[in-house]
Amino acid sequence: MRLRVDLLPHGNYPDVVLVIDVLRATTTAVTYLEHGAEALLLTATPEVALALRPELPEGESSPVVLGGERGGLPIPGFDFGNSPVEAAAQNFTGKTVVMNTTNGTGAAHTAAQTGKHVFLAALVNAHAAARRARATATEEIAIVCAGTDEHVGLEDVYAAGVIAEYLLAMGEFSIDDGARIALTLRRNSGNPIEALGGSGHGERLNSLGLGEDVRYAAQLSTSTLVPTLVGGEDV
Ligand code: 3SL
Ligand code: MG
Repeated sequence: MRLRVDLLPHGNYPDVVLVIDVLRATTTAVTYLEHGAEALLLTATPEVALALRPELPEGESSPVVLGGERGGLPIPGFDFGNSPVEAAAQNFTGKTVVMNTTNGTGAAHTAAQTGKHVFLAALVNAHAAARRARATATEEIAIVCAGTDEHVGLEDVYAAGVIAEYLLAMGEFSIDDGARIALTLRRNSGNPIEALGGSGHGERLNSLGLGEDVRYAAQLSTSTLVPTLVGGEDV
């Protein structure tokens, strides 16, 4: 079995793909499901997301809610930003959450173009994601880091290293240099809060007053939910 870590999304995935945008899209996706969401729809653009909201009579609560960000801030017209802390404070029972974010949802779309089985992974579901990947893969597990605006994100590579460590404890793999880099980062970094807080995007979120989200995203294996792409834009 091969284990590969792509520091940025490339495409050409023959088997299982774990997409990571630990700050914050995949962490928030897991949190929506933890808090009752029936399904997630990852759209290509904010406009597609806005068009998916049904017209309802005044005062009727919508079964479809929109979450997403640009520049870390909520998208105008959306119901929620891209904050796991905000998501954790809500009950999404009976709701479909439509998500659009700058990098994370796009990375999932890239993976879905070729990947046979695409899952969303973060630190909060790291162990469950590793187990699901190991149980599903027949030839290769690719861990794909979303990064930020086509630049490598330390927080994603760190999370990839955590998942790679779990996987190596589950069986034999031949690993690529991306996996070696992720494992080296994981082994030489401090705890997840230090690693995420010390990343460029972690610092940016802190400067936007979103440090609670960074701390939330640094929780390790607190969820057993693994969002699964089931075709098109659905998760
Ligand atoms: O880029 C993304 O998809 C987002 O997760 C970035 S942010 O953390 O919400 O700013
Ligand atoms: Mg990110």
